[in-house]
Amino acid sequence: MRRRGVLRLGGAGLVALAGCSSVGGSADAKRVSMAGDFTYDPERLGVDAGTTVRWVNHDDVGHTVTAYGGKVPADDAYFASGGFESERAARNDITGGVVAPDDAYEHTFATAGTYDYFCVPHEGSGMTGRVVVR
Ligand SMILES: [Cu+2]
Repeated sequence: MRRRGVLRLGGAGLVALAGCSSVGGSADAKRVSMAGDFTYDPERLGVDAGTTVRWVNHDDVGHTVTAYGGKVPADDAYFASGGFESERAARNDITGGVVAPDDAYEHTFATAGTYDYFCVPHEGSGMTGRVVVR
């Protein structure tokens, strides 16, 4: 099995996260885990402007992190794994934005607002999330 232990983001979550810095990425990044059952964990995340969010794929299938284009607060704030510049472009390239198992995607949120996003292959299974930037 290549699946690794899934981070538990409960009351002890901060301790677990602090011990995981060796995985790489920005030291002070907020983490969202893509795990089983087609979910982002946590599904809703609040951060301060300027925070980097790191989505880590702990699942054994690929997922994307794709913003809903009509819902980002500013045109320059669109984000998607694969580096797409629009939701349409991301949807038209089903595999281009996939974050492979054990891989990760990062985005730094510069502008306050509410950002809804989804997984291109699993949107129909309800794989959606939200980042609220203060
Ligand atoms: Cu997915």
